Amino acid sequence: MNIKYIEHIGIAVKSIEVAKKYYEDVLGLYCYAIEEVKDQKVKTAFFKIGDTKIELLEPTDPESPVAKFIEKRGEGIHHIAFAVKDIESSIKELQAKGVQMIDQNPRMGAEGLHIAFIHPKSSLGVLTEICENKSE
Ligand code: CMX
Repeated sequence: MNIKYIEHIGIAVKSIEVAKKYYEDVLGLYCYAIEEVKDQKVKTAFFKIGDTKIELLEPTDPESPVAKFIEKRGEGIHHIAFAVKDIESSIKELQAKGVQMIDQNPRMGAEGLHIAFIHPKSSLGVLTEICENKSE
């Protein structure tokens, strides 16, 4: 598998409106996009640092994975996402290595990325996303 860089770090928050103030006013970062990802039942806010982004995740539904995460563990780091060269072959490679994939096929994530999650039980407790920007 060809991991190119850390695409983003996903951080679960109760409110983007509240959390955004910390990232902007305290850390001096700029929120360049807010987008709802209906499929994942989240609203996202993005900040860029070099090649990597911080992705704030606010649940839009009490049954969403992020809502369940906050209920169990509180706000905090939710997942890490690696940009890969070819997501379809990366999924096949991971499956062949016995890794438990949440997504057997890529689906559409924020910013038009093709994404797939590895189950945290297969990645030492760290929910891991692989993603590909097909226009790169
Ligand atoms: N990081 C690490 N472990 C996590 C986790 C996370 N983010 N979320 C859940 N877990 C752990 C739980 O702590 C629990 O562990 P234990 O069994 O030891 O208690 C286990 O996974 C099962 O958790 P659960 O609360 O019962 O939740 P589910 O099994 O229903 O779902 C998961 C867990 C990871 C399969 C689900 O959250 C999922 O499909 N995630 C991928 C999609 C996603 O997170 N989307 C939001 C981001 C979207 C985006 O970035 O665009």
